[in-house]
Amino acid sequence: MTDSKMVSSDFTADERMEIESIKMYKKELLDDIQKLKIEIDNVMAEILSFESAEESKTLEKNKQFSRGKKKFNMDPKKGVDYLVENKLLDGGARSIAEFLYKEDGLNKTAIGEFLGERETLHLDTLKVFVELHEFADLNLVQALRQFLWSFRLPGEAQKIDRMMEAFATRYCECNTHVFQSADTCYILSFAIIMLNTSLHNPNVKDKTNLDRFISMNRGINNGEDLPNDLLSKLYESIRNEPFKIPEDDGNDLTHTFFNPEREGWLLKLGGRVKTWKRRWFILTDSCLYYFEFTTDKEPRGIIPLENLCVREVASTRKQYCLELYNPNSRGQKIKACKTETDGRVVEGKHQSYTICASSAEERDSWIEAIRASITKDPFYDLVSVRKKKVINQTPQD
Ligand code: 4IP
Repeated sequence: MTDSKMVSSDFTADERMEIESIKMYKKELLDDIQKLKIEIDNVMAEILSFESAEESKTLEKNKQFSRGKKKFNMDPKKGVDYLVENKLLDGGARSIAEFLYKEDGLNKTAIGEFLGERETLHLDTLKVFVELHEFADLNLVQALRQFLWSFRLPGEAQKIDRMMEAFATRYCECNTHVFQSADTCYILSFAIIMLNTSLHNPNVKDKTNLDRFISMNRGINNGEDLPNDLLSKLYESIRNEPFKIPEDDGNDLTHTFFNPEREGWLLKLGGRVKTWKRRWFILTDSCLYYFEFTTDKEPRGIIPLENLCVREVASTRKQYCLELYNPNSRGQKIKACKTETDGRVVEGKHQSYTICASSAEERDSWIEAIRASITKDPFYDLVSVRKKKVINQTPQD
């Protein structure tokens, strides 16, 4: 076919057939293209809807995750249950421990609460959580700084005992040649925490000096002394920089160690004459003071708590009572003093003090505060058991 043949009659029959078949072919091609276009549009629509479904799934998961974190901060167990139910944690100790260790925005008191529980899952989680800390080549103070910053130690002695034991074990795993045993590390860790309180709590007047710190820690390395320069280094580190405590509201272990304090109105039963008197009580420095008015300068009575015990008592006609007594000299007068109405200060006449609070909670918190005040150092027993063990050990044991 040439350009000069523009009219159909100019074409031969063969040529016309060829043109027709080209036209047909072109039409088919256009149809195919159209079909392909529709198919592509359908696939694109599917991809888009899949992507947006995935996006909204991820969005929903993220929402659930932050809801779980909020729940955790309010109630750690419920928070973890929620995250497990929604498949955001697998429920095993490792996944929970990693969540507690790595996740931002978790309340460190809640972490401490979760790790302090006694059930198997919590104990296993504590173990993995501590193992996530890397203490290699850190001195004990550096390691304690890291550890005490990763969660907030709960107030209960038994929980602290478990956590500090896990810490000491991990420290010794990471630093095999520093201490003869994990008990040594545990004892020294407590000594360091107490040193921190002594040096940085303004209420502690009698500050521990280096010599006292060294002598407090004699023989704790399975009967041997730890090197003086190690102890001096740890002492200096604490003196120069106190521990940083998460969510510090002034009520943590390092502050409360020596200073349980409480004040409030209570009823007190008379010693010889059994009359109830409403008195303003102040508990401080292992002494219970009572006043007639909150504004009084002089107390009506002072009860030193040394050698005394406190317990709940249900013997009187009043509810919510507690009793202060000396378990070693029942039937004898408790050492105390009181001011008579004429102003004379005389010896107290009580064989026991019965004191009444206005609710069970109030009574229990007074008992707890008095107990802590009597014990002074609530961890004394925990540490002294280990001390006896390591001091009586020989190095090759
Ligand atoms: C008094 O009863 C008061 O209860 C005293 O309390 C109490 O002293 C006296 O005990 C008791 O006899 P009356 O006021 O009815 O005389 P407070 O000093 O708070 O007013 P205590 O030792 O509890 O302070 P005795 O043991 O001193 O008689």
